[in-house]
Amino acid sequence: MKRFLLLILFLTLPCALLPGCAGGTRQKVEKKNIQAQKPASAVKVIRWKYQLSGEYKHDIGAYTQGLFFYEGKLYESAGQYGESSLRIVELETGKVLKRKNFDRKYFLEGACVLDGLLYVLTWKEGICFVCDPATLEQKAQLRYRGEGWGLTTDGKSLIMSDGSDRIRYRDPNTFAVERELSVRYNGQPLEWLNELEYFGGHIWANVYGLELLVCIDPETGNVLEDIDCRGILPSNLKKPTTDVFNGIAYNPADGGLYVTGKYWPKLFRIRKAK
Ligand SMILES: [Ca+2]
Repeated sequence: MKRFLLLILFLTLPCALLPGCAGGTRQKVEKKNIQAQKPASAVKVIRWKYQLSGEYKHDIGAYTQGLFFYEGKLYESAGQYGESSLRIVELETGKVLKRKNFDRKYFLEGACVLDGLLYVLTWKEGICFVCDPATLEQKAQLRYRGEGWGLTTDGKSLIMSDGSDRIRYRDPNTFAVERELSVRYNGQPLEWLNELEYFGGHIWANVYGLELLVCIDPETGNVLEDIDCRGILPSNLKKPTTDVFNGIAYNPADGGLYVTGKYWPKLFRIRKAK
């Protein structure tokens, strides 16, 4: 967002304030930047609405950061310093079947399972915990630079967001960056990418602060379609503590897409609708 504002500021600055700016060169600079905003490969995003196909209880004490299904069970990672935990949740009742609390110096973020290991990020601590998905006990730690937000997997790599428009593919053994994807929405960088879910050959993402799911082409970074989820949590269920929409989990057992939010009392099963 800041980058976009800076670009606007740059394009609207008087010519005299721009270094080396005189007549014809200014035209070239502006043209170059305009072209950069709309690459030839830009695709128009297809907009969908949502239709509810299920509704479940969700722990209002969970500041949802990661959500996924593994071997038929729903897993959730919850953030905030002093509240961070990993959970295995009974979908039908919302009951927490198993819970592992983390030290108050850690703020847990996104999580996923790859090759029988549960990976969970931290926000600013630069640590990815590697845990046993059955016991939730820690087995190892991996280190990285920068912030950790969302995490998912395509079955080969870990796929991670950091709140920017960048998604990075990482080696699950070393956490080294294998590939970086710049995500674009109608040709514009899309920042604030948050919780992630890979399914059907695409990366789905929450966008922090918006009730919107975006579907990203992992080859080009272009958003292909989105689902407008505005109003999914009825206003009578919102409290002062109710936070943003976050958490996407695809359940291969029923083909369902499950979504929730931070400190939300509900988890919803949805499908795309016109
Ligand atoms: Ca997820």
